[in-house]
Amino acid sequence: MGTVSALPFAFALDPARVGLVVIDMQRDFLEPGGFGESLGNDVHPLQAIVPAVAKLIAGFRAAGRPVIHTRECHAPDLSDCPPAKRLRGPEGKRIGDPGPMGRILVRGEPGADIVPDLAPLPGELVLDKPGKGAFHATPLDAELERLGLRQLVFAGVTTEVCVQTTMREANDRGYECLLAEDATESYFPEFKAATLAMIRAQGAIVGWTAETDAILEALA
Ligand code: C5J
Repeated sequence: MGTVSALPFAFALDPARVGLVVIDMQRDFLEPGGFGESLGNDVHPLQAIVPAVAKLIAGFRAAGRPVIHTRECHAPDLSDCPPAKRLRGPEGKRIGDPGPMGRILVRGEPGADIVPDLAPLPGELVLDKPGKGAFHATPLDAELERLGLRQLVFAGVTTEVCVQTTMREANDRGYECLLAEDATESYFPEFKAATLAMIRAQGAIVGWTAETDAILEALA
């Protein structure tokens, strides 16, 4: 066991049962012209966490632990995108509409790709998800079971949407969840701060938070 200096209290990390889940580090969220910007957001704060996420990924790979990547995206016929989701945002810039990186948030389009600096290695699990949470309509739970994981470290974007939703889903399924504070970001700094506080409130009601370096120290 390694001990991670975390909040609200130390996290006992089991190097044999822990995996890393990197949420939606896609061009559509991080680059101009994608889904994130189409909703009126400044994407630059999200780009700033790429080095921390890369460091976390490198640490897990070096320790021989699984790295799982997710991508929020939809089938080209949008059959997995309910109108309640499709009809958000300005007309002409919605999911499935053409943009500078191809059709917005559609599987196989350049915008749905993970940013090159964080590209998955062959053999790493890459899950396409139609929802905000990574368990909905995906084989994630079965894959975690297959890999023998009981603890999940989370990184990625955005903190209060896909990351938090997935952490809550994982927590409900009995996984111990630890969010890397400097390897996650929101378009809204106040939402990130609130999410970190919510997660660790009430004695780690959803999980723990810690800095990347503290997590990697315990993993090593
Ligand atoms: C959003 C995500 N924010 N990956 N998706 O729509 O958090």
